[in-house]
Amino acid sequence: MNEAMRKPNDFKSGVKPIWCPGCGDYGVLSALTKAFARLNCAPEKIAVVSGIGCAARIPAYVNAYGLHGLHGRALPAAAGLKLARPELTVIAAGGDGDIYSIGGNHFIHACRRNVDMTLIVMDNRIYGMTKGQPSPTTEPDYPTHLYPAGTHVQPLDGMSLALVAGANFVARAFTGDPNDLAEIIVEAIRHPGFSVIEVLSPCVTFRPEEREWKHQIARHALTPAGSVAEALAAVASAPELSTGIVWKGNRPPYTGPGDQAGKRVQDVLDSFVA
Ligand SMILES: Cc1ncc(C[n+]2csc(CCOP(=O)(O)OP(=O)(O)O)c2C)c(N)n1
Ligand code: SF4
Ligand SMILES: [Mg+2]
Repeated sequence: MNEAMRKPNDFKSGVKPIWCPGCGDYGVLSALTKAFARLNCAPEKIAVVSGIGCAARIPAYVNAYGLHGLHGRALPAAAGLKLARPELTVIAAGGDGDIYSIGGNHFIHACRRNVDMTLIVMDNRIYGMTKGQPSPTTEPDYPTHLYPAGTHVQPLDGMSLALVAGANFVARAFTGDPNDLAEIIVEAIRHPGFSVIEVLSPCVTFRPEEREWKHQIARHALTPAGSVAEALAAVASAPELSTGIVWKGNRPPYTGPGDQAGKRVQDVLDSFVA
């Protein structure tokens, strides 16, 4: 294929998404394919890795290598892939439950380890696939069938957690602005190290009121801060539905244990055989 000719459609797999009509995840798919086209990536040099959930279906819809793996385990699989095949552009993707709840420990350590890959968290503040249970980002007073009076539990702030744990690029975007989102994905992929993009992505079936987000988004309210402390302050003081890039760090990416560590592992293995 003529590389100059790559278009967003070249990155669609042809598998028809089974998301509900109006689901925010369609906009994320559209932005992701736009971003790949702008970067002019070869599909065979991209891998999209996910866990389980509505959001986590996304690898099936992208023309690239993909892994639709275990609930909560997208990040360790993606990190292993990137360390083994550093020439690939690796995207991990999932929902607020997949990444912040069952995968929460992996999220913290992926930020800390800083492998060069990009995470897209499609945050709809609910478990969509399993029909509407509260997630770590659900508001404390939001009524669900499991908690009719709300959970009364403080929501998890994924952006701040990413900053504190060491992510090298942190942004929030809205699926209803696919051009902005595509631009942020391009920047995140280009930025060395672990990039986190939290995407506000309405679940129109179990959180129909999230359709109103398109009128409530504070577009570009977040801008790159000069330090992690300033970035944390910006996230805390910005309107709740703010979008923009808040942090671009300069930590060197983790590329693996190096030859010496590999040799030590081999020595241990050899000692069992001897
Ligand atoms: C080990 C394990 N525990 C629980 C489940 C059930 N389960 C599937 S998807 C999901 C939550 C999905 O929520 P989220 O990640 O927010 O994705 P969404 O469907 O909202 O896009 C759960 C609890 C599972 N598949 N595997
Ligand atoms: S249940 Fe919600 S998150 Fe899942 S496909 Fe439908 S609208 Fe999207
Ligand atoms: Mg969800």
